[in-house]
Amino acid sequence: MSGFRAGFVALLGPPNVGKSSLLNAVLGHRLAIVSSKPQTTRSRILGILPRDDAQILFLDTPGRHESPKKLNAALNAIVHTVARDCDLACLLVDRSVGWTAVHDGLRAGLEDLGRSTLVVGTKSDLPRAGKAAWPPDEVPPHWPCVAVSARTGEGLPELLDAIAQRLPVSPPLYGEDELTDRPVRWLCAEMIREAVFELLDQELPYSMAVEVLRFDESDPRIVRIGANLLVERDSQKRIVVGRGGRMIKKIGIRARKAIEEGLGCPVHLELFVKIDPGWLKSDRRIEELGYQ
Ligand SMILES: Nc1nc2c(ncn2[C@@H]2O[C@H](COP(=O)(O)OP(=O)(O)OP(=O)(O)O)[C@@H](O)[C@H]2O)c(=O)[nH]1
Ligand SMILES: [Mg+2]
Repeated sequence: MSGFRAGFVALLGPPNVGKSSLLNAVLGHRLAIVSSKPQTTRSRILGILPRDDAQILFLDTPGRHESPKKLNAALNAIVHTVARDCDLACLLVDRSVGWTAVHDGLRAGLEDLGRSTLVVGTKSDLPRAGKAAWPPDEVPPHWPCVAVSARTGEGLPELLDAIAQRLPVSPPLYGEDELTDRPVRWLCAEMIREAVFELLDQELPYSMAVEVLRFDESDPRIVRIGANLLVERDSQKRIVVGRGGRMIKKIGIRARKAIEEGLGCPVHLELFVKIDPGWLKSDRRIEELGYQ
């Protein structure tokens, strides 16, 4: 296997730039949850892409943002660690928005680290993408730029080639059939969180966490999953439960379908809504919930 390459590639950028969508598009399956709201991703997610010439280990990250809240501090710490530890950084720029102040901060950090970086222009399929300058003037001259669309697949083969040739020569770092380092339980919690993002508006998804309490595969015909939806206040609990329990039922149906698709077998999903007033302010809870 002479010349085989393997290494970690960080997907970095502001919230909503399309990091998780790009991860899912290059993997060809849904690993990371996606929503039209910013700040959807809350942890580092490893997605493994095997090729004939390389094993590309993508690290999806939370959108980098500036706000003093504890959860945000934890999310920014993840971004920092991933940028520090990766072999190659992909700095994502939404072509319909262009370069932002968040990119300035990330560029400075990556230059300080001396990190090899590719700039990836996302959402090239949007008509607005043609309006902003591409490549942006702010990109350092030695950073190559590739324009892609996760929606149409445009530019993805070029991006993957550009990534593979920049990885260190190394044997594969993970087993051939491994897709991620995330446990199935966690993936289920994320599917539930995605259903909440899709069904509930405004701020609620941001103050909600999911905790899978039970994951029972002892019955070969059906997987039984029980999970808590943690909210901060009684008023939020009422919204999540909905009138006559209608909202929680909708969330359950949507999440169950997504989990069944992911696991490839029938699922029985039981959801409970629980008030956990301090979770957003407690380092310990944020860590227990897997967001650190
Ligand atoms: N048209 C179009 N929309 C896209 C594309 N990629 C992502 N989007 C949309 O952009 C929004 C944000 O996508 P995400 O993948 O969740 O973005 P993210 O960078 O992971 O966001 P955070 O996790 O919140 O930081 C979603 O509504 C996606 O459907 C694309 O290539 N084309
Ligand atoms: Mg994301």
